[in-house]
Parts: sequence; C-alpha cells; structure tokens
Amino acid sequence: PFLVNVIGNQKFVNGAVDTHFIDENPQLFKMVPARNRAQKLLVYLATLLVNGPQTPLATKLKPAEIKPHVPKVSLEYLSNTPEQKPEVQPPKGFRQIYKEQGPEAFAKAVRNNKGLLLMDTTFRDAHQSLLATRVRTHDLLKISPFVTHNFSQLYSMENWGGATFDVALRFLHECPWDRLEEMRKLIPNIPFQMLLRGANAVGYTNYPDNVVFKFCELAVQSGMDIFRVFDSLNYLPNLILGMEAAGKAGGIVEAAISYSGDVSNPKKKKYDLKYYVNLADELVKAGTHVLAIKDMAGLLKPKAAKLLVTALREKHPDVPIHIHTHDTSGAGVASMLACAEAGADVVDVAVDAMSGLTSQPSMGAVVASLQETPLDTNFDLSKISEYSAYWEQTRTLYAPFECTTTMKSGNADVYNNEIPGGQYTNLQFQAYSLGLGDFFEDVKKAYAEANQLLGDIIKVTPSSKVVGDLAQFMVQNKLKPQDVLDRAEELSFPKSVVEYLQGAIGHPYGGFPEPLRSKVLRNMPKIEGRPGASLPPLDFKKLQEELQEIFPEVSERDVMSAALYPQVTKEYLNFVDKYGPVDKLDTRIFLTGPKVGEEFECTIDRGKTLGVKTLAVAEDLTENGDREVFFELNGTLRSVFIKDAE
Ligand code: 3PY
Ligand code: ZN
Repeated sequence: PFLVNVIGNQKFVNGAVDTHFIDENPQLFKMVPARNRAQKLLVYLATLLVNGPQTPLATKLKPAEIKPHVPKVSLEYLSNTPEQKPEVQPPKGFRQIYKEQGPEAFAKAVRNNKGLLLMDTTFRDAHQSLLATRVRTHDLLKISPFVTHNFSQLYSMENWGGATFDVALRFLHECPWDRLEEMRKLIPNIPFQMLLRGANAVGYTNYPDNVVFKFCELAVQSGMDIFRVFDSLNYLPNLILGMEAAGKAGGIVEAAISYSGDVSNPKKKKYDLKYYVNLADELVKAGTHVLAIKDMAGLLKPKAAKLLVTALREKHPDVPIHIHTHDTSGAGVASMLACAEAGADVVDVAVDAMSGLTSQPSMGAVVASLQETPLDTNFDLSKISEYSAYWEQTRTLYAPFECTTTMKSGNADVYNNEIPGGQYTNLQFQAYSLGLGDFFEDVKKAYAEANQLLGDIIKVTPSSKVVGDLAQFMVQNKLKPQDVLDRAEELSFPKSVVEYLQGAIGHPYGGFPEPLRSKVLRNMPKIEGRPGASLPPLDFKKLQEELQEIFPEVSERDVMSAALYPQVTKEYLNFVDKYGPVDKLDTRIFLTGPKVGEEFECTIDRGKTLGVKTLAVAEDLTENGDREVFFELNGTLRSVFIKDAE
C-alpha cells in the first residue's frame, strides 16, 4: 500500500522529491515472500540435515528408528459395535461428576469410592523425571483415544504443569496451551490434573498475583480440571494464593503438603507428624477440595506413610487424601500400598514402562497387588500391558534424554540427600556431561550439607534449585560447610541462593538461617511477607501490544506464556514463524532429521498430509556459504538453501 500511494503522488512521479534514501537502501524493498507451512517445514528439515539438531540433545544416543504401535481402541463395553469406532463417546468418568455437579460433589464421590483410585502421571511427572520432560504432544495424542476408552475410572491424568510448560516452549518448540486443548478434545471423560507451583505458577519465581489468577483462568478454559497446588517452602500465604487462583477459575483445588524428613524417625525432628497435621488443618480450613501429600523425593517410607495417612484420615474424615511419591529408592509400591491401607483415597502411579527409578511406582504393580482385595482398583491388567507396550516403544524415541544412560537402578541414598526425582537425574546428567566420575557422589553429599546450611528446608522447585546451586558451588570451589559459614561475607554466592535469603520465594518453616543470612545479605533489601503481595500487577494489555508489534497474530494464551517466560516465548514465536508446525513431525524426524533418501508423511492439519522425501544435500556450498537441500514434496521437486554453520 505504501508503494501504490507513492506512485500515485504527482510530486513523486515528477521527481520533485529527494529519493536518495530509497536509492541507497534497496534492501528495504526486497520483499521476502511469505512462506507457507509446508515450505517452512522443509526449511526446518534442511536445517537439521545441514546443521544438525535444533534442540539440545542431552546424550549422544540416537532416537530409535521405529514407529510405535498404537493399540487399537476396543469397545467391548458397548454391545453391538463390532468395528472400531473411536468417535463413539467413551465411558463416563469422574470428570462428568465435576462438570455436572461441581468440585464438592466430585470430592464426595472420590471419598465414597470403595477401591483405591489412581492418578496416572505418565503424561507429566513420569517423563519429567525419566526423559527430561521431553515427551511431545504428538506422542501423547496418539495414545489418548486408547486412554479415554480404557482408563475412564482414573481419578485423573496428570498431563500439564510443572516443567512441561517451559520445556514445551523452550525445547520442543510447541505451544503448551495447544497441547492441553488437543488432549481435552480426545479425552473428555477423565479429569486432567496439573501441577501448579503456587505463586510461582509454572515458573521458577514468584509472579504478580494477577498473573497467577489469569493463568488458572486460561488453564480451565483450555481444559484443565484439578490443580495440585504446592509451595516450595510450604509457605502458607503462597499456597493460599495458588488455591484461590485455582478455585476462582472454577477448578478442583488439591492443596499439597510437600513432604520432607521422616515422620517414622524420632531423630528427625524438624518435620514431625505435628508439623504435617497442623499444615493440613490450615489447608482444609482454607477450603481445599482434596488434600495431597507431595513426596517429591520419595522419602515417605511405608511405616511413615501409615503414620501420616492414619493421622490425616482421623483428623479429616470427609476430605479425600491423595498421595504422590517417586520410586527413587525402590520402595514406592510398598509405600503406596501402605497409604491405601491407611485410608488414602488416591495414589499416583505411572504406566509400567514409564515407572520406577525417579518416576512414580508402577501402575501394573499397584493394580495387581490389590486385585481381589477390598481396595481393588478394577483396572484390567491386559489393558495396562497394551498401554505400557506403547510407552516402551515410544520411550526409545527419546533415547537422547534417557535418565537410564546414567541411572541404572534405584538408590536408597535419596533418604540421605533428599533430592527430588526430577532434579536427581538432572544433577546426574550434569555430572555425566562434565565427565567427572565422582562429581555426582560429591554433589549428592554437598546437597545434604547445603540443605543443612540453608536451615533444612523443604526442597522442591524452585527451593530445590537453591540447594542444588549451593551444592554445586561448594563442590566446584571445594568448600566445606564450615568454609561457607566462615567466608560467607566474601564469597560470591549463586544468584538463586542470594534471592532465596532475601525472601524472594517466601519464608521457610523455622526461619532463615542465621548468621548466614545476615552475612550474605549485608545491606541488601529483604522481602517481608508474601513476595507477590509487593509485586505490581502485570499490565497484560501493554504486553500484548508489545508482542503484536512483532507478531501480529499473537493470541491471549501466547501473551500469558510471555508473562511467565518473556524471552523463551519470543524465541518460540520466532521459531515457529521461521520453521512452521514442527510439532507435527514424528519425534525422530523432529529431533535429528530424516535420512537422505527417506520418505515420510506429516499431517499438519486434519485432512492435510504432506508426503516428504529427502533427495539429496549438495556437496558444494554456494558463493554465499549456503548449502542446497533437495526434497520431493507431494511429488514435486523442491529445494531449500541453508546457511552452513560450520
Ligand atoms: C515441579 O515443580 O515440576 C515438580 O515436579 C516438583 O516436584
Ligand atoms: Zn513428582
């Protein structure tokens, strides 16, 4: 439109204006043709072929060259449906009770259920713990019809929140909101559950209150039902903020107490039974629909589980109790059975092929253990096997992120170091990539020491990062705990440690460690009370306008992503603008690219499937340092030039 107006201007046409700026800047008029999505994907594939993976791979292992078998949806429960009809509505589940009668009725139905209920963590915590959170929407959606038809009696599926939000945008280049919405379309009957880090939402730091409220509102709109709300220090004001946000959005509130220490060990005094019962009282008083114990490191031994659940059950006979654990030591199944016997309503499990080690205990093992008992879960073991077989194969696509590269077995040393499941494998990976054999052993020891230095705190995202950062700092600088205390004034501590001591993520039970805090902070400001209370509200309109200048099509959900992760979201939007819907590619192709000569399909929309064949990569570079890559796209020859980064 600018050019057209100019040529219609008489003065311009007569040459009566100075156009030397235009003459000297011809690049301003070099129009880049808008590429369509198929072309963008070719650019992505060519980039992988020329310059290698565009998302960091944690190890040298390659994704397997298989196409996982997706089990058929069998509809035996419907009489007279001989052929497969996935469009048939799945059996009703707990979600219908919640949607039709509200959260209180849902809680009542859970309490009245005779057998033990299960939450399946396969879609979130299991892969967060085992595969660095890398499982993609593509692979989750493929198995969703099977789950909706065969696992309708689940209490919930945990499929969102925690680290998935950040990782989806940052490493998978896909939209977390789309993931949620697409799963919802395929699974209408099972409640979805997310992990909300209280005032930290799905981030690593406290956000202004209006961000947390709006986040929950959008999550419910996109299909979320149950919010497990925790705070990394069990700091009640932060917990309550998260509960209010989830409740106001219309969600089911599942307030969680993060578990530390060992209530069955009289020598471990700080977090005793009284501490947990008091905190539970507060959460029930604050109106939680369900009470959760979040044992993020897998410290809840069977005996402790019995003591804790019995005490909570007696105190709150009407409130459903839901237990989360990690199987790091190998005692996970035993603990969940102990919880069930002591009166817990729900426990967390992951499908067998995605269970064990730092993930949740095995679904099949828990189900089989309770068969023909009063707590029978009524799951069909053969369906669990089919579901598991899908994951066993799918898991091999994520070989570059396998925690089993380094972790070969469970390890009961977690009772000493108290490292949460997700962080355990992270730290191990770091040690592995640094090539320092004993580094992990040293870090684990230092982790326990750092925890004591910081006052024996609850450790879960983000407080676990504070402890982990201090531990690594101690190992790298060869500092013993006494050195840290003696030299606190001169050491330059990791940023997370300083901010924690300032009060940026809340207040730990029992107070901040002194004199360490005063020595580290000296004159630095301290945050009194709940951090979010003193943060000014985020101006969503302004943020939207800023984003729209670069990305005119930006959605309300993108703006929310940017409120939580400004830089990561911009990079994500740029990435998809350049490379198109990479989330639609099969996982191996997405991670490491096709082989030369390989033919494959990619469905970018319902009814729109691209047939791609990689033909060749030019041996010689062009004068500009570009390499030409040749494809056949739906039978037509295409070529793309990619700058060779070598
Ligand atoms: C998370 O915050 O992502 C966790 O899984 C904590 O256990
Ligand atoms: Zn967990």
